[in-house]
Amino acid sequence: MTDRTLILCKPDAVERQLVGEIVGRFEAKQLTLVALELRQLDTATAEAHYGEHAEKPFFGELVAFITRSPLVAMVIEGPEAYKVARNLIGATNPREAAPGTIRGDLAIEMGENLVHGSDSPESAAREIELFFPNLA
Ligand code: IDP
Ligand code: MG
Repeated sequence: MTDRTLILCKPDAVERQLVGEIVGRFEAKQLTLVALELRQLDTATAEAHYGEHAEKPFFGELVAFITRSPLVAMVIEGPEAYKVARNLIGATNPREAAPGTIRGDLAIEMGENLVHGSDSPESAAREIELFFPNLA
């Protein structure tokens, strides 16, 4: 069975010129690109994307971070895509993320952890609709 998930190479990834490295890890795993765009998020889209965290103390910081400069949004496809992608991304706190994962290898601060991946099939569907409403 083939599934789709949303990935964001966050602004820190673009700033640090790590987009190629990150996209390459998903491609090497044999997840297929079906959409990809460089764009800068407006506040409303960022707040909608991270709505589940609206009550958290770091929400304002998170929205400021994700909107501060362009990011690369993409949809990738493959068997259990969201789960496979989350395993490649690694733990939220990069200091606890396993070596070999994107965050484990390339990040050190929680607020600058390079990449987002949807956390369930339901989140993937919602986030893909938010970022790529015209995707077939
Ligand atoms: P995830 O990105 O691994 O799914 P979530 O818990 O959904 O992690 O949190 C979303 C994002 O919010 C994280 O990737 C991280 O950038 C940021 N974040 C999460 N927890 C904290 C925190 O305690 N302090 C600051 N930023 C945080
Ligand atoms: Mg999350």
